[in-house]
Amino acid sequence: PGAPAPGDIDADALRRGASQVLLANWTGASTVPSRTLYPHQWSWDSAFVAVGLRHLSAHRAQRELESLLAAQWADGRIPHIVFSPAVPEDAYFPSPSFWRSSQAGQVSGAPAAPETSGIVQPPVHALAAWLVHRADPEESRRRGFLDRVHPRLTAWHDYLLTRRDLGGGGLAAAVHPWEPGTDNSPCWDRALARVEPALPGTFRRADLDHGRSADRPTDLDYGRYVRLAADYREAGYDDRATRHAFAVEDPCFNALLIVSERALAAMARVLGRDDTPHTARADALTRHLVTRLWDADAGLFRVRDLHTDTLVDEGAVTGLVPLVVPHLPAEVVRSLRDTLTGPRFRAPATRLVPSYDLTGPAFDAHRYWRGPAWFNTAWLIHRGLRVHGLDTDAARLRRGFLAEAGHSGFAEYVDPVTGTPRGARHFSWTASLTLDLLN
Ligand code: 9YW
Repeated sequence: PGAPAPGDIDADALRRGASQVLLANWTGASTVPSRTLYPHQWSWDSAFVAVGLRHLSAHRAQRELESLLAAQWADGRIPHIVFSPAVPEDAYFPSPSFWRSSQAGQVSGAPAAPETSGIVQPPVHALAAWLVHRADPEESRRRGFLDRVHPRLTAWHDYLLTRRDLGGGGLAAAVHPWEPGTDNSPCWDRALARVEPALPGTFRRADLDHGRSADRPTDLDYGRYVRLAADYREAGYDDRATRHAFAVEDPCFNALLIVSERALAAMARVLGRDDTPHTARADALTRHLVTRLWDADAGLFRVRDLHTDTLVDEGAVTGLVPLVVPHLPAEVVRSLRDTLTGPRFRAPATRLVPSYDLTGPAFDAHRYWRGPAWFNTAWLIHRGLRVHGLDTDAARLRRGFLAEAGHSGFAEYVDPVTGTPRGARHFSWTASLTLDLLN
């Protein structure tokens, strides 16, 4: 942001289009990712939405985050979906009757209402809340926004750093492929192969009513997603009681925890509170991220599979997102930049970043997180390039982002090589982050 839009991009038209998407997807207290495919509130989507919405209405952006936090569990977790009671049960699978969160209250402190899922998504919320505050500090003070969200966001990070430190190395683990937000990434293939899939016919995939099956995860993937979620539910969503068949440390997830911890430190300073616990946590997390997940030979961060305690030999966008973390060792930044601009992740025509290594064995230009380029990860990498002063690379990525978001009708994701739109259109975070890059 801060730079004018590239000459060949009609910034006014793009701004209008993006604003229309956000207005159309606003439900009164929050924003749905997509009216068709995802008709409820999603956790990290709401954070990305708030980042763009703040340019239209700081008040509304605050409400977006507040409505999500209102569904927080007593153990601190922020659920990955907050269900709208107004939407029919069969519009999305797995629905509230699958998750049964309101019945899990005794163990994990899920609220009696609203109904939610029981798993989580990447903790980008505190970063979003800080950016929302900065967009209009007056309005934020008037409503006591930081006062209310800071303790809740701190409890959220506490949950991740205690109950979810399953590897004992100071990072947060994800226990379901939906948690890192990259459902069918090849990074999960090996760990998922150990999971016995739920029987076909025991569930109905509502996603296929709206998405082309070649662009979506497979039925076998879904069978395993269902099994893992059902096992967690049966254990009352209690991380101490569940034998997690899937447990991984994801680079993007933990990188967002670090930048969000720094955002909590910034909030604490504004509130006149002690910021040192947050800064100390962010520093420790940064060290653990590099020690546990950096692969110097590969030039990117890897996923750690906690069942084998080894790094997964796949290159994916999650391994590049940690560029968003400040105070990384200089050689890590240099190497990440080389990887981003090298043959594995440089998509020349679109200038976007594919979700998986273009030269990797599992690359698939259409199938969700196995190759397509996504706009939230591009926004994070753009931010990282700026953080480390790599402004020319940032400008190139920004240009690709704005061009492809516009051409694709704010698609959920695009073919990284050709820019062909895939998945849902009028997708909220694509529109929202477009607005952010235009401001
Ligand atoms: C699901 C809503 C979510 C995103 C995830 C994306 C997908 C599938 O859609 O998840 O059913 O939850 O992978 O990142 O938050 O947009």
